[in-house]
Amino acid sequence: MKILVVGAGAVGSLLAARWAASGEVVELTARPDHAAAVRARGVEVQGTTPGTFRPTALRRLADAQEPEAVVLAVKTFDLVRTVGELGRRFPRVVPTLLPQNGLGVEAIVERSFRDAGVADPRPFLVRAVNSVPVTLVGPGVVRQAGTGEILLRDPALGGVAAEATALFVALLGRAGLPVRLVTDLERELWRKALVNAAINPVTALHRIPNGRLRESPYREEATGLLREAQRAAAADGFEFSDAEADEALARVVRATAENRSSMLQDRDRGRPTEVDAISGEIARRARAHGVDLPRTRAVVDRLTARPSRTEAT
Ligand code: KPL
Repeated sequence: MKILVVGAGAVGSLLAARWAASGEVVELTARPDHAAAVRARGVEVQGTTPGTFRPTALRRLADAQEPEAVVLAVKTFDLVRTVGELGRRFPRVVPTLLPQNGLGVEAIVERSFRDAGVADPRPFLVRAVNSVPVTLVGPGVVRQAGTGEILLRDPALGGVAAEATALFVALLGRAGLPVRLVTDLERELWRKALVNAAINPVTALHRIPNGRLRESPYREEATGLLREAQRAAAADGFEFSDAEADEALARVVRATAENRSSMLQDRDRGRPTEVDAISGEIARRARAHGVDLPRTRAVVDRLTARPSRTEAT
């Protein structure tokens, strides 16, 4: 099958590599340094199931062949621009996987496809909750630090995107990626948002790997953000007890202990982070229900301000 992976960050590069290994025809759009490295040497996967695999690297979406499936592996804040470009290049939408962190991603993508002239993209949009821990080590090199899993809405439940979801269940399974089918993806998106709201800002601000969140004072800082995110989730109709939220956080911290969070990786590279799409969106949703989240607002402010040396500990 012809798969187009748009965005060669850690997750996009890993998926492209795994699919190339399982015999799919994979094109991966990448920045010039990454594209050059992948053309010269392939994608080197270190860590779990290591190896070197050869998707075709493209520097521009305009050079892609008409795909049969797409992965939008760009950050949430890049979705509007990328979907616009994709919709204009390929007006016939195909099953499209959305593995982003954050809330409200499907709505952004749907709106952007419609703005690009696609009448009803919904049957093709497959939201995923991704917790495969992967770091972009450098151009053409990623490290998978553990197994993790990819949650998809169970296609047996039916629904508007069931067929497209079944396609990704098969594709991810063929590539040996761990898929778990769930009945309530909205709740799982919130669970992941709680975990991201606790892990990502603290690891990015202190420049620490996820595992150090088991230590003081990082543990208390992360728990404070977790409790605020739980209040936003509850206001949105998704109650998580402290025990359930703590368990979700502890499990991800344990499974991704050596990983540098995606927000820390962005910060290391001096790139914009997803703090607004994660913590900012949580604070806005809470605010819409009259709930203020001061700690969450504070990390959004600190991570959107100019990087300061004193924050690096
Ligand atoms: O989703 C992640 C991220 O870094 O964005 C976790 C699961 C926290 C792994 O680092």
